[in-house]
Amino acid sequence: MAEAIEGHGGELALAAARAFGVNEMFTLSGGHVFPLYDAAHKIGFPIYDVRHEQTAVFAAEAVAKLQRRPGLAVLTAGPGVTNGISGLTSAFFNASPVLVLGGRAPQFRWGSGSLQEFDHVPLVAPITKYAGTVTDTDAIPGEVRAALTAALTAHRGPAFLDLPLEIVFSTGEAAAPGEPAVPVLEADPDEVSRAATLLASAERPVIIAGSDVWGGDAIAELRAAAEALQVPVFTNGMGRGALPPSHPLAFAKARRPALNEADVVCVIGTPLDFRLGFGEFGAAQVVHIVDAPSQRASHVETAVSPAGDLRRILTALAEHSGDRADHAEWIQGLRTAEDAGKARDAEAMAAETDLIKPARIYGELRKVLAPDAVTIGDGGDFVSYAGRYLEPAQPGTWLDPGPYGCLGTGMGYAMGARVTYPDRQICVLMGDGAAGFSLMDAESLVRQGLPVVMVVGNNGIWGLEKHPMQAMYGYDVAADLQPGLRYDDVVKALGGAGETVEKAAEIGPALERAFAAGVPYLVNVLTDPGDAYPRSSNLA
Ligand SMILES: Cc1ncc(C[n+]2csc(CCOP(=O)(O)OP(=O)(O)O)c2C)c(N)n1
Ligand SMILES: [Mg+2]
Repeated sequence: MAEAIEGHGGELALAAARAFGVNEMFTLSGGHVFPLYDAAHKIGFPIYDVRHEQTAVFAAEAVAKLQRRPGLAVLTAGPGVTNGISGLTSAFFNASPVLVLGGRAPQFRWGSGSLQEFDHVPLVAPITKYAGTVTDTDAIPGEVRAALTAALTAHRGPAFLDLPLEIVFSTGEAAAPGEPAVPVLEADPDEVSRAATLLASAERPVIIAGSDVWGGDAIAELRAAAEALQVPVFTNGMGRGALPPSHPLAFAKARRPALNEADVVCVIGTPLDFRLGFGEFGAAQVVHIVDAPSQRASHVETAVSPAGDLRRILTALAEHSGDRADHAEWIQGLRTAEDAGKARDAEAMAAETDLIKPARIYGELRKVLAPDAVTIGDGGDFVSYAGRYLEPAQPGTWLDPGPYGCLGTGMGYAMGARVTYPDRQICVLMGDGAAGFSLMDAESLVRQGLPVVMVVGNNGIWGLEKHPMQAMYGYDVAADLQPGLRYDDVVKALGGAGETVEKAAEIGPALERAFAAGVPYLVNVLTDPGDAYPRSSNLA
């Protein structure tokens, strides 16, 4: 071998992952994966450890989402891997390039009943782009490379490999990892040109841009296309902030009139799922631009659905040279609706009520958040309000759980965000119910010197379940939590800091203290349990 790497399985795996820009691992200890720790330890490669494996996978996912490069979680055999399943599934729904390296009971006595012996691969195959067991130490780097290439190939997503005990502890040799080579898919140019013509000639076009625009590094191209064709832009997921809120084509509040009146709706880089009314936009023609053919909607009749590299598609839209209709009046009308919506929001965010309304918390938060702050939503109604009232000033600063809707992302996403941005504000917005899933990992943040601010909207209930159940049945069960519970004391007991706030006027000063603290700090805001986020059901 001309250029070769040698070492134990952990060293070979880490060398291959580092070639793809992996800069840290998130993990919870287990003997099956010691060689991966040994490899990291020897070269000073950062290891962040947690109190529950789902936090490790969520942290890796946050790194993948924010940095658009692979995030790595190392999970021990059996229960370590199964505890990571919700994180893997979230990464699958979010197209996040996460690599999970799992330990695995020894191959040579498989079936004899080793500790934590379990075949993970069939379990994770449906929620990964690549899943396998490495059966030869020399094959580890090649397998890691194949897994990461699959994870980074649009449509992106997680990959999984498990390494049997004797394979990862043995020494091997392999070719040195070369530069990553990720295939780029070219969309059908005819379909792209039909999409451009539809948008340009529409009377009342709308663009909705989602996470894959960010994940595909196509934010600048989106903006160029919107400006060239003069089309109003709405966003969701990681697409939020793609256009700065002050941009003449950036809209958030006028979604209803926009979608009711549009004649062409162009959805880019996000599925036509419940968040978008399943793609039913009245009489409008639907253009669905996706990053891979697998992402085309099968439940909606689209006018055209170009599938391929989003940067190239959006560049082609920007360069469209055909006739175009004048959209000025349409944009002006939406701007009026947008301004009215903003005025209503401003009023809600200033609400001076005895029992604090969640809207007021966001009114206060907006005053202290820097434009590059990363905000993370983990909860029910409290996070729906966050989506409504927080306007990310730039892309790549808003983390929500995505369409899988998994509670418990909070501390993991916070850890990944803090590791990504040592100097930015990192703020987790948690329902009190959601807090229960991951709050123990505030300890991991404290111990490893990773300060974040947690704001709990503490209504004492599983609000997003209690209110709908009341509406449906006239009663509710399994929807109450302890009112006024001191989640701040939990974080204090874990070595961090915090306080409880009961009056609206106290929110602002508490947030100031939290961001200045330099340790994990929980602001526990007691909110009105009678307040319900206005929504139609998400269930059907
Ligand atoms: C892992 C998981 N379990 C359960 C649910 C169902 N669920 C969605 S929202 C919600 C209530 C969240 O309550 P809380 O975090 O207190 O926020 P609130 O709605 O009260 O503001 C529940 C239980 C879920 N989405 N994910
Ligand atoms: Mg709640």
